[in-house]
Amino acid sequence: MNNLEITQIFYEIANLLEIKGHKFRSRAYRRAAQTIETLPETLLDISNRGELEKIPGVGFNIAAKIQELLDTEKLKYLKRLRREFPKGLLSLMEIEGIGPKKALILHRKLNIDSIDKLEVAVKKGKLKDFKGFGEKTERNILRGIAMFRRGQERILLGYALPIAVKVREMLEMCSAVKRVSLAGSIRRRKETIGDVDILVTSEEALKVMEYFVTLPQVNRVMVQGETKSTVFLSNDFKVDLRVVEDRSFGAALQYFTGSKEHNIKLRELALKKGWKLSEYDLQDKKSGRILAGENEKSIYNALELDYVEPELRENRGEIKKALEKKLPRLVRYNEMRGDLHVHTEWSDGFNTIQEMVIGAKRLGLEYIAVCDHSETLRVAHGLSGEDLLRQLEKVRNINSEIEEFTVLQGVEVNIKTDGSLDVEDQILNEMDIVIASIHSGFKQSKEQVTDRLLTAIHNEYVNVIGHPTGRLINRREPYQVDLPKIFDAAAEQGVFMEINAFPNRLDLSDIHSQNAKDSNVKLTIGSDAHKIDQLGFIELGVAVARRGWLRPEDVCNTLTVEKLKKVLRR
Ligand code: DGT
Ligand code: CA
Ligand code: CA
Ligand code: ZN
Repeated sequence: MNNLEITQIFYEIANLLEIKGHKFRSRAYRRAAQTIETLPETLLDISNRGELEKIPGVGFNIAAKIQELLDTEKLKYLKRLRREFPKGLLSLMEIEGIGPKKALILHRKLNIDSIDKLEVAVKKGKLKDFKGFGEKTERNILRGIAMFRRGQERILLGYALPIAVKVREMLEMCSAVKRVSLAGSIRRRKETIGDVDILVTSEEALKVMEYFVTLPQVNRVMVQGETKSTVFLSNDFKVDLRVVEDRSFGAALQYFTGSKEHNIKLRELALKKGWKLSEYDLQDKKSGRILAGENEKSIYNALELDYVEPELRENRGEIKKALEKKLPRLVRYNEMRGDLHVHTEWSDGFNTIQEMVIGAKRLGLEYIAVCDHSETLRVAHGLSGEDLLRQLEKVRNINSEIEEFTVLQGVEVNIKTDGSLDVEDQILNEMDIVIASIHSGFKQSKEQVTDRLLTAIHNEYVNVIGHPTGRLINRREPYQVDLPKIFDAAAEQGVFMEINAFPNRLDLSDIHSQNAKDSNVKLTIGSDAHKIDQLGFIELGVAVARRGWLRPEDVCNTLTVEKLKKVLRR
C-alpha cells in the first residue's frame, strides 16, 4: 500500500470520527494524513528502518495502524468504523460546505447517499425545506460539486512535479534513450496537471517503451505503442510517453509542450510564410526543405520570434511580444536569494528555526523570514506579543552564530474581521517583516473583505499581504475581493503581495501576479513551509511568477538581504 492510499484512509477515518463527534482523535488522523501526503519517501521504507513514530504527528497508535496497512493492506479499525455508518455518507462530505451535520441530515431525511443523488436533489429544490439549507447553501453545494469533479481530474503541480522528475530520471538511465524532456502542462508549470507528458528521442523506440511500461512506479498499462504509450502510476497519475527520432526533438518538444492555443497561433504564423509546422519539423511547403526541427529555439527563431519560455505559452499575448522582441526577461529559478514565509515549531511548524536555516542553506538561499502565526490563530498555536519578542531574542542569537546567512524576524499576523491586526503596533515595529493574512471571515461580502485588506495595507507596519485571495485549489474558492483596488492601494503604500508557494495555494495565481505587477506592485515569494522538506516549494512560487511574466526586479526575493531590509522599512 502506498502513501497516497494510506493518506486517503486516514482522511476517511478523520471524517468518520468527526461525524461521531470525536474531535481530537479526528484531528490527529487528519494531521497524520496531511503529513504523509507530502512525505518525500515511502512509508514502507520508513517502516523498514523502524522509524514510523519519528514522522511528525505519528504516535504509537497511528504508527501501528500504518504498520497494519503495510502488512495486510487492510485495517480492522476502519472496517469497524465504517460499519457504524451508511455507505455514501462520507462521499457527501467531500463537497465543500457539507460537514458531518449536513451530511447526516441529507442522508436521514432524503436518503441521499451519493454526490449524483445530491445534485439531483438540489436541482429539484428538495433541500430548501430543511434547517440550514437555504437557497445560498444550494448554490454553494452545486459549486462545491462542480469543484469536486474538477478536482478529481487534475493534480496539483507540487505533487506531480517530483514524481514526473523521478520518471524522467529513470528514463535517462535507459541505454536506448538519447534525450528526455518533460512536455505538456507540467513543462509549462501550470498550477494543476491533467496528465504528465514526457518526450524521448531514441533509435530503438520499442526498447524504450518496454523499459517504460515496466518501470516500478507503473501500475497499469493503458496503451503500449511504438511512438506513444500511456500508463497509470501506482498513485493514479496518468503518464503519456512519446518517442521520436532525434532530428525531430525540437519540433516534437514544441508541439507536445503546447499549450494547444499557443501551438495553433504558431502554426498560423508558419502558414503565412508558406511553411508547415508539425511535430516532426518546420518545412517549406513547396520545396519540402526542412527549416528547423532538431532544436526548439531554432523553430521560434525561424519564425522570427524570440524564444518563448514554456511558462509563457498560453496564448496570452506572448507571440505578439515575441514578434516585437519585447518579451520580459523572466525571473529565474536560481535567482531566489531567500524564502520570505516559513513557519517553525514556535507555532504550527515541525522544525526549529536552526533546522529551517540548515534546510534553506542546502537550497542555496541566503536568508529566510520566520513568520509564525499570531495569537488568535489558536489551531496553529499562534504566538503572543511576548512570544514574538522572545523569538526575536532567539533569532538575534542565531544570527550572531551563523555566517553568510540571515534570519529575518517576522510574523504572519491575522487580519481580524474588522481589518485590525491581532498584534500590537509596538510589537510589529520590532519585526523585520510583517505578513498580514486573512484566516477567518471568508464569507464576508466583497466590500467587507476589500475594506479589511485596505485597512491592513494602510497599517504602516504591514509589509506583505499573505495568500491574498485565500483560495485552496480544488478545495475552497477565493473569498470575494476587489483585487484591482487592493493592488492600487498596495502600490501607493509600498506594500507587497505574496505569491504563496504552498502547492494547494499558489496564491496569488499567475494571472493575478501579472495584474499586480501591471499595477506597479512588487511580489514576495514564500514557501509557507511548515517543515524542512517543504522549503523546496519555493520553486512552485517561481513557476507562478514566471507564468505571470514577472522579471527579477518584480520579485523581492531576488534582492540581497541588505537591499531587502531597506525596502521593508516603510
Ligand atoms: P493537461 O494535461 O490537461 O494539464 O494539459 P496539456 O497541455 O498537457 O494537454 P495534453 O496532455 O492533452 O497534451 C499535451 C500537449 O500536446 C498539448 O499541450 C499540446 C499538444 N496537443 C495535444 N492535443 C493537441 C491538439 O489537438 N492540437 C494541438 N495543436 N496540440 C495538441
Ligand atoms: Ca498533459
Ligand atoms: Ca497528455
Ligand atoms: Zn497563512
